[in-house]
Amino acid sequence: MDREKLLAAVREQVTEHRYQHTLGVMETAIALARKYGVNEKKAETAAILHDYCKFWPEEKMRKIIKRTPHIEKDLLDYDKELWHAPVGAEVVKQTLGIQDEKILNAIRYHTSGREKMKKLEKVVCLADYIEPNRIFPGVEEIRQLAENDIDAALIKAFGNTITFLVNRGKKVYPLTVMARNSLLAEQKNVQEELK
Ligand code: DGI
Ligand code: FE
Ligand code: FE
Repeated sequence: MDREKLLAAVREQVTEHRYQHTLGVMETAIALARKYGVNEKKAETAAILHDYCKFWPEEKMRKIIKRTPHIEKDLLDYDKELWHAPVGAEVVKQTLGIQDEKILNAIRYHTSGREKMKKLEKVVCLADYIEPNRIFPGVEEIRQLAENDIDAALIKAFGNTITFLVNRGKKVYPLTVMARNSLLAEQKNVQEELK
């Protein structure tokens, strides 16, 4: 599907504010894809669709999580903010016919992250964090890191999210901790290869 059709589909699902966020993620994801050698068209599609289910009612999302075999059921024990990502991947597959597993995984893991993230997943996850409309504390530092080290930027982003959750006495979804640990291990390997 072309960009305009996908954007029109998203526009029906989300608020105007969220739609503007989506446009920001799209532009940022394309720029990051170009910089880091990732398929720009796939980055564009995943970015446009990443928050497709952001405003779906809790009950509707819960049903989809329960009836979709490959969605981890433990997600239901964690913050509802995490649900729209795997649910969104499932819904765009079923309703918009998006079949590319790389694109679907970039949507699926855009909030939580996961161990051994693929480049496309990193691009969409980071674009979501640093798109121009984002204003939260620490975002400028992550934008700087994103200029030449996507892993360092993501480590900082996940670190900030984990700290934010811990400071509010909230649970952290294990995939987020695993994503950060895995990126730290990748960084260490790169440093050792350079020795
Ligand atoms: O959908 P967006 O608002 O664009 O951004 P997102 O999909 O990254 O959602 C982030 C929200 O999810 C953020 O407010 C923190 C919340 N959240 C709750 N538990 C977790 C979590 N985020 C991560 N990465 N890990 C968690 O365990
Ligand atoms: Fe999201
Ligand atoms: Fe988003």
